Amino acid sequence: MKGLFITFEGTEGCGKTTQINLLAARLQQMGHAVRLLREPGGTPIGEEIRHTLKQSSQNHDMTPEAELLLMNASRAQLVRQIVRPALTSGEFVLCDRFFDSTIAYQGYGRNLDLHWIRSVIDFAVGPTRPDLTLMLDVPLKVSESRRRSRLANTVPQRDRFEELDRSFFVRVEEGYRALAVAEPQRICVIDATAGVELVQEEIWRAVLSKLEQLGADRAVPSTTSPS
Ligand code: Z5A
Repeated sequence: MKGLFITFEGTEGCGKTTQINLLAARLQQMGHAVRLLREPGGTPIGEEIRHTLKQSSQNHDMTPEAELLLMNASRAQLVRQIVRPALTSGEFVLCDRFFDSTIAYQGYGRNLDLHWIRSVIDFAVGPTRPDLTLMLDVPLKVSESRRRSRLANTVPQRDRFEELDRSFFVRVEEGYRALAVAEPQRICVIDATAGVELVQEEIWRAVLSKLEQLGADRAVPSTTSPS
């Protein structure tokens, strides 16, 4: 039995981490094997790359090209070390960001050539593609205010991406919109401005619908909520 590969996408603060954890818990309570991953990162090598990309005190001069390749080095490792074996053994693989982030951030945000980006992604992932991508949609204002309130409640840590200006994030948003229009079969846009439980219910419906569509070789969970 093949597993199911689900990725979560959206602008920062849209609620990906909150929702991916809820979905993982729900599936685990039903007895399913779940692999919870994030990008960049998810393997020891990928986590070192993540540090270089985000927190390292040496990363101020990183070029957009180096950023693109590092994101995809982390991804190439994750796909081969974890994603493929987990899918082969029938697990639900849930990943917080995947290649759509590269198109939105390095393509639209950094203005790198989309043709080159797609070639790099193809090399990094080969035939491994998400079955379903949940794109959590919130206006930039909501994303900014959620990030601010989270910052107020956690110990601040330097993050190179947080230092980018607002116009960058406007372009990222535009990139996500274009992706959703281009790939409606794979990408399900979720209105993530609602409360956490409502968003989770919409996600759950999207997962069930994808499983029904894919048919009998996938692990279909019962439609009733776990007790
Ligand atoms: N990046 C890239 O450029 N290219 C790539 O190929 C890849 C990534 C793979 C990773 O950052 C950075 O790497 C990211 C893109 C880039 N950069 N930026 N900027 P990360 O992993 O550290 O963070 P993130 O992915 O951007 O997500 P996040 O900021 O951690 O946010 P989130 O996971 O989407 O949201 P959250 O933590 O679940 O929620 C944020 C807050 O909102 C929190 O206080 C929640 O309690 C609250 N929340 C959540 N849901 C709700 C609802 N429904 N209502 C009200 N409040 C809510």
